[in-house]
Amino acid sequence: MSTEKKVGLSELYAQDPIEADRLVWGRESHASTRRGFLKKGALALMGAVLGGNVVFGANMPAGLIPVGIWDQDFPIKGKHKDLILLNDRPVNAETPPHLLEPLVTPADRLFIRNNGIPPENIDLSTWTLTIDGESALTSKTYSLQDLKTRFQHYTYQLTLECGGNGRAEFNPPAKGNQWTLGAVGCPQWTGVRLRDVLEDVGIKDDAVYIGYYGKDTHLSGDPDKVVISRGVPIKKALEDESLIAWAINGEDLPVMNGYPLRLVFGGWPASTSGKWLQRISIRNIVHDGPKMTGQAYRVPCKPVAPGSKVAEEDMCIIESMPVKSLITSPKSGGILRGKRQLEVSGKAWAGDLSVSKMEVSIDFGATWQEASLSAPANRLAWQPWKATVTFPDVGYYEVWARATDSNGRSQPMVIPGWNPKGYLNNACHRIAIKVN
Ligand SMILES: Nc1nc2c(c(=O)[nH]1)N[C@H]1C(S)=C(S)[C@@H](COP(=O)(O)O)O[C@H]1N2
Ligand SMILES: [Mo]
Repeated sequence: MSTEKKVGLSELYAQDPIEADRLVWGRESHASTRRGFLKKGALALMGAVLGGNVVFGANMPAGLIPVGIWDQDFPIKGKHKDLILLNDRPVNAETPPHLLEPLVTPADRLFIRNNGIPPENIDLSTWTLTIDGESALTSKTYSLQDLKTRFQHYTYQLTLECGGNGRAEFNPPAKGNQWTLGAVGCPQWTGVRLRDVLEDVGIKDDAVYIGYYGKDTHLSGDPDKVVISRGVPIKKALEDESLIAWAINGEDLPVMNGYPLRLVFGGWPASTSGKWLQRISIRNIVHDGPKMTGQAYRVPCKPVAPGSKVAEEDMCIIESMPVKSLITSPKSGGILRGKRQLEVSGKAWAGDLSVSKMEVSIDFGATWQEASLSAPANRLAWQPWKATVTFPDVGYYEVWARATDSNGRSQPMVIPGWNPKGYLNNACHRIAIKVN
């Protein structure tokens, strides 16, 4: 597809599928019947994009995005081709659970959640980070070189999960990217401690929050509009593992994941981990940038009935993410032939806490078997687990996985607390297995 289009395909088709057909392919529609037909040129164009002649193109209903467009090789440079594209403008892509089997998530498998358009033509020699704000003793600007030479380097494995991971399951549905399972990853991040840099500038006693600003641009194209500017309470900002990072697994950050500099707050909604970082404000109030206020990244302070409208003052900012786990091997839908034993493995994490127990069930939660769970590489890293299950007979099974955090809270088996924006779905992951 052309790179100059201003709106993503999914968005375009959601707004007006018939008009989208006309814009994208040049398809003509009969206003009376709303049955479209593809003109020769439109068919040829569609065929070229799909890599083959659309044989029954004449039968194709109007307003349909060819599913083959989503199934093509992932078009983002440097990213695994099996990432699942949810939106192309802005780019949003999730990782299928089986690609998260390695203990340390490879950079090309880390999900992408963009709210705007990433900066282009990044010049490392002129990139700067400014620290300012009401609660900064002074304001200072650092080059990348300053950061790398003046402060000690740290490497931690940190879990990054979008607050909206699992949104697709909420009912009534919540608007936004329909993440299923894979808006999560746990690579190794290298950088400097946010604390060291903030202390170099000087933090006033009245500091309560930090807020970030990135160099991405708003979808509207308005250069003065900030895409997203969130942050964390000063206490979280000053933790050992809170990083200003320039590397994933020892290499430069991928462009889509914030190159050349980003914040990383393991265990908190990933929206706090500002990408393409150019400024941090030390605030004497709870940061109030775009997507910090209103309903964004907030859930009802008290549970509400599904579908409720919730007043802004009854919404609370999401902090530490809830306990959760994934089965990363085998892939759902596997067939076990000629044996009854299966090794299952996965990852578990629990926001600021650690995971203390991991269990699996093959009988829809009637009985649970304890899995072997390893310690995290460091605080705020996910924990690998594995178990061997034995199926009593041939047939269809589901393997369910359930983690319990160090405070004794477990994952729910069904979708938890409905909330207007569809955050924090930590229901148990299930996979299907057929035993032949
Ligand atoms: N500057 C900037 N930072 C950002 C975002 C963004 O759109 N712009 N998206 C946030 C959200 S909502 C998430 S979930 C994470 C995603 O990080 P990733 O794309 O590296 O996986 O980045 C966060 N930081
Ligand atoms: Mo997010």
